[in-house]
Amino acid sequence: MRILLVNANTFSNPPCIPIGVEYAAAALRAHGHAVGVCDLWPHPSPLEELLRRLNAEEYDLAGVSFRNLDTAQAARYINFVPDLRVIVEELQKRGLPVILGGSGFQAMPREVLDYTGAEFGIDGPADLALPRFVAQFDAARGAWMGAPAEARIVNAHVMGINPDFAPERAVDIYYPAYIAKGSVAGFATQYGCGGACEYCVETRAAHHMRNPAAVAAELKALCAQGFDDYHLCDAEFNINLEHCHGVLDAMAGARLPMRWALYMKPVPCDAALLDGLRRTGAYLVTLSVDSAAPARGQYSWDDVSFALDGLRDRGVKCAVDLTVGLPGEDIGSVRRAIEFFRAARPEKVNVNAYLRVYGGTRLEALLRSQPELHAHLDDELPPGPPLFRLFYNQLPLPELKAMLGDDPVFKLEGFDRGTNYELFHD
Ligand code: B12
Repeated sequence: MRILLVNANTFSNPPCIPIGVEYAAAALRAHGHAVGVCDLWPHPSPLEELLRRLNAEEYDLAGVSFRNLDTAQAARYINFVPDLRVIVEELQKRGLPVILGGSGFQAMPREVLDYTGAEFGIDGPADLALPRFVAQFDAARGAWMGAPAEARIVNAHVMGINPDFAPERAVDIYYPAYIAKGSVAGFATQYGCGGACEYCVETRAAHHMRNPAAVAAELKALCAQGFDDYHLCDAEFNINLEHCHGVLDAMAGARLPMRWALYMKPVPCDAALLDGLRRTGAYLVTLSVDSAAPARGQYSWDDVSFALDGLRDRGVKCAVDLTVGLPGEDIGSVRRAIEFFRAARPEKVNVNAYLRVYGGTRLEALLRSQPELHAHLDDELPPGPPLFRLFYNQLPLPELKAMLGDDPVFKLEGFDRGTNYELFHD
């Protein structure tokens, strides 16, 4: 079958190499399909580029990768669903059925499908699910088209991944254009997170780990093309310590000429993980911390110190993404967190007090069951899942600013520019 894969993500703060598209394209090609990739990001007029491709080439099906539903930041809020709808409509005008995928789609699959009018969606990794969908498409198309929306969304989280899949990268996407604008290459060692943070869209995703040898092989091929600067594309690296050790050993064994930045949480963590990071060229960890977590018994401030000190001892920089003001959180635990980091002094602490309320999260469920929390919303809770802007803020900005004072270690997330890897690049 002839399939056009479109990268719909044209957001540039910072630009993101669409690795999900690369994975989807490689998976389809491995099953013998003819795949064209249309990356809209480099084009000043993305729609014109899409039309140009559609006029010049013939396809049977279009897949659109939707990476971000929105920016998730209250102070710089942009919702990308209306732009997606325009792309879907253009594809449909050409008679192409559209299948959506990507992390923005997964954030609220049913609502995005309904709003854009796309025919199908894959909720989860494409590796196995997309080729299976395409294999059945011709035979099942008629029945599928008339099915209700739920039945037109494939649950790929349960289907999982092929852990040994190591897609060829930097074939369809022109990396140098992204790198020139401040992007770095990404790589993933696992999918999902297994966590239960009330505000996060990823808690619905099942956790699947890749084979460390496949990760190292993919990186080796990318490094051989001259790419030496990376960002990890796992929700958090240290979900399973044994897997971390395996990945780090495979990377070290492959002697990769690279450096990388990654997300981690405070636990689990041990000396072997920290040593492995240093050995494999990790230069920056963004540590995700919720100020409410220690009081709720999820980890202790000693655990946070272990990670911070361990990284510092090994010369790995550490920035903290600190989320404060979870529903029901006591102001005392926010104060405790701020005083902790004022003393611990990582490179930076990005403080976020605005939680985007996504449909299907525990935060949405809490708001439905506890109307007294609505006082902290920046708009009315709609009757259905909030596809558009809705933020929960329990700690007013002036109060938070007063608590932080003028200490330069703190930065207000969403108000100041720059992601961690852009700020702490050597
Ligand atoms: C690493 C990361 C970053 C890094 C990226 C570094 C880099 N060079 O790649 C940085 C820090 C730069 C970043 C920035 C942002 N990020 Co970010 N990021 C991630 C993270 C952790 C990994 C993304 C990734 O590449 N995954 C690996 C790839 C392989 O997976 P994937 O893209 O999902 O693709 C798979 C499937 O989705 C599917 N698929 C993909 N495309 C398609 C297409 C079709 C047709 C099909 C069927 C399937 C399919 O198959 C693929 C593989 O099998 C995710 C969370 C997560 N765990 O995914 C958040 C995440 C994607 N980011 C998010 C956000 C909001 C942002 C920002 C907007 C934040 C901000 N305000 O600045 C920016 C956007 C930048 C941009 N230009 O798009 C949100 C998006 C959710 C939402 N609200 O819509 C996420 C989900 C985090 C979260 N939990 O909220 N991010």
